Amino acid sequence: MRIDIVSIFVDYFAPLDLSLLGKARAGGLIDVHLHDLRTWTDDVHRTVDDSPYGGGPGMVMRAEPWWAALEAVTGEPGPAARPRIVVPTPSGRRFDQKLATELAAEPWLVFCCGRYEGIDARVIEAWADDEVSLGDYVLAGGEVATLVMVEAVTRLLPGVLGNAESARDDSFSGPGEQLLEPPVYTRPPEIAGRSVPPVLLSGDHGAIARWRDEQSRLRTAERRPDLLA
Ligand code: 6GU
Repeated sequence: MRIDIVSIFVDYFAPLDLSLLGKARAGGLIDVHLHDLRTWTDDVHRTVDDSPYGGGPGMVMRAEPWWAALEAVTGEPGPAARPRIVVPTPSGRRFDQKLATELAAEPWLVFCCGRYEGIDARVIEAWADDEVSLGDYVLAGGEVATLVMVEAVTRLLPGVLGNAESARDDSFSGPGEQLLEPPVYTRPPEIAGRSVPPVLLSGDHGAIARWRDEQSRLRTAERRPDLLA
């Protein structure tokens, strides 16, 4: 999968070289291209923002650099005729595992990282396929949200996870019921007076599966009753 990211803070994306994402990148499973939006400014100050029409607080990202950036990036010879263009914004639809799965099926994604009060709405109208929010809180810009989405999508790509089953068994990944994962334990069997639930040491695989399912249901009922409703 090819992933292009346009931002005024490309240094935010250093974690793309680490851990699972770093391995996916090094192994060619994702081909990430970072672009500094200021490349497409033409004044000496490389200005990307301006005051909002109609007044109000804050600044708006100018349409011209974004337009030029998107023309350049989408005009590159990529793995598809055109990429799917995603704009992270708190006013978008909620990101979830279903959308991650959908994005993971695309050959080419472009993430447009806004800052300030957002990007001139004409850019969004003309170019965005999806406006996506992580949740009901406000970040300083789209960079961290893009990292979140890139990680969620990348771990779904074939060959990225060591164990082929680990993605399928995740919380939220089932086709029907969405249950939270049960608690997990490893050695030692006791620490600070706290023991591993004895069933996990019993060797009874049926009993272990039933216990895990029950823990998933209890946990989901307590923490995320909305998933059961
Ligand atoms: Cl996608 N962007 C910003 N700036 N803030 C957010 C968000 C996105 N999702 C939740 N808060």
